[in-house]
Amino acid sequence: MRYKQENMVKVYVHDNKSGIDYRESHNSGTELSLDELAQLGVIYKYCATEAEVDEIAKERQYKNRDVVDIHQGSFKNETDFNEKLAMFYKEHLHEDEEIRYCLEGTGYFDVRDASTPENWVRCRVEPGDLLILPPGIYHRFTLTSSNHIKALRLFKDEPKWQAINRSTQADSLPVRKDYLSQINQY
Ligand code: KMT
Ligand code: NI
Repeated sequence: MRYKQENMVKVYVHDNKSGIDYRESHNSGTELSLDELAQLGVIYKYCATEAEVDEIAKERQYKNRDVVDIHQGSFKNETDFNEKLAMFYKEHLHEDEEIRYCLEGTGYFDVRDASTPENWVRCRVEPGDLLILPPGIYHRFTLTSSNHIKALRLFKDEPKWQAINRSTQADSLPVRKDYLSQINQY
């Protein structure tokens, strides 16, 4: 049995420095607690086993799942790999929750803090870390410099799964407005 305290996801404000590979840590030095993360509507859980993930899936009625294994070797060539990473790193939202459970490797989930909209809050996930991003939150994903993650993606029966890139149109979607009103930023 591993202990939550030792395996707690690392959460901090991104330094917003451009010109440095986005797989670097970009740690501004300002850390957030899990409570502060929860104020953005993002739920973190450490699940020592997949059985614990199954419990959450059951509670939330997630019936389907798949595994993504993202590393250079899973792509035809470097261009395809880089294109995929660029796609994951585009700021977007979904009309449904995004649940991810890290099985192997590491990754960064960046979420926007609506109270300081220029800020990204970066969550560095490791094996055992599960994140639930609420519908309507702007976010993006990337690998760390170790260039590998294997993650479980949970889906409901009819997932509203398209990524909707940030735009004024996306800003005016009901799901975005609902999200902002839930976190009292409306
Ligand atoms: C997403 O929606 O950005 C992803 O699914 C990223 C890959 S999950 C590690
Ligand atoms: Ni997403």
